[in-house]
Amino acid sequence: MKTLTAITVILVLGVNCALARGTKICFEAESAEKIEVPMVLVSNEVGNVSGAVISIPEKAGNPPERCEGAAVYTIDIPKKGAYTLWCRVWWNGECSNSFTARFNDKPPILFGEDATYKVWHWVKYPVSRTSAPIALEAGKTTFKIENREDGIMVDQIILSADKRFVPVEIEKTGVFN
Ligand SMILES: [Ca+2]
Ligand SMILES: [Ca+2]
Repeated sequence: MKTLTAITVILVLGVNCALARGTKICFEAESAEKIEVPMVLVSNEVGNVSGAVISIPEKAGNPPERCEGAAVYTIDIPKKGAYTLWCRVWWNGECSNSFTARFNDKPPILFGEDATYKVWHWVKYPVSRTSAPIALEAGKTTFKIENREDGIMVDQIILSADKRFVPVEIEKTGVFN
């Protein structure tokens, strides 16, 4: 019986090793390969930001009147895993505190809607640990930030397979395992 338990433990550990456990990918929002108006790159944003930011300026328009305005990224996911999406954002107010996030052909994610305004802060999805994280395969993933509300800015983006990780202020960019 003990032998059987030991074998089971080895098998479980073996399976888990193939998955991302502590992988983190951090990149700049302004590194998008495509930025579509009214989303714009702002390189002269003053204050506590890393390099430049992307922005949908206040009154630029949002759905349903204006549906365009996206930033598109290709992310190389090093390991298959369950990821949390973190974004370092600036919200102007309650009508300016969200965007739509999209991975490949998965259903769109409503990102944000928290009540921290006019200060740079990190927001995550899923909000709760009990919600399903984002299941991503290893390899190239298309990620999009789409216009949902104007009056928003995004500085940095992190995908983390480590559920305990919490970003603080500006984070170092790169891929960490
Ligand atoms: Ca809102
Ligand atoms: Ca940035």
